[in-house]
Amino acid sequence: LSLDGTGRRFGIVAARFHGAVVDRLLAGAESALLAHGVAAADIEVVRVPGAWEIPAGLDALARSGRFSALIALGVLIRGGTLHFEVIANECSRGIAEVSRRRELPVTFGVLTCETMAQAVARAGGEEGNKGEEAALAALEMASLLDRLRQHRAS
Ligand code: RBF
Repeated sequence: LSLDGTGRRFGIVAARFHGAVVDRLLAGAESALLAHGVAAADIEVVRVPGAWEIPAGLDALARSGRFSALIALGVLIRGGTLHFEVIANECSRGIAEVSRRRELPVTFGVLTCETMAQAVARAGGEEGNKGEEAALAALEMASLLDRLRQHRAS
């Protein structure tokens, strides 16, 4: 298992909704990338309004062809209505679709929580930082795919 990000480019799409918590996910993701050799100039962060818009942001980055992997960051808190399910389902489905269609690893750092306290706990609190975990998964998938491509070529 290699997490070496040296020379690789990563794109991050981060929602502005519940922005204070998303910013903690983003800080966790960026520091994980930097800690594994990714240059700051090789991390591109794109902001979108909310989780609903994350797939469109990812698709725009993916189409550029410049990235080894992409990372999706957002926070959904269940309210009293069906919006939560609708947005969460469409967001996750859209993220998977971009990954398949563009043949690019896209890792999932979107919190879907009942309460704000649960979200804060998973954004650098007692349950870790899911943004950092998504970045580590992106690093792993980027080197895995590189390695498998080299095997095929040789
Ligand atoms: N976006 C989020 O990222 N997290 C949320 O918890 C969230 N809750 C929403 C609740 C309602 C009732 C609505 C209408 C939107 C919500 N959004 C949320 C925003 C959504 O992802 C999108 O940005 C907007 O609907 C504009 O397309």
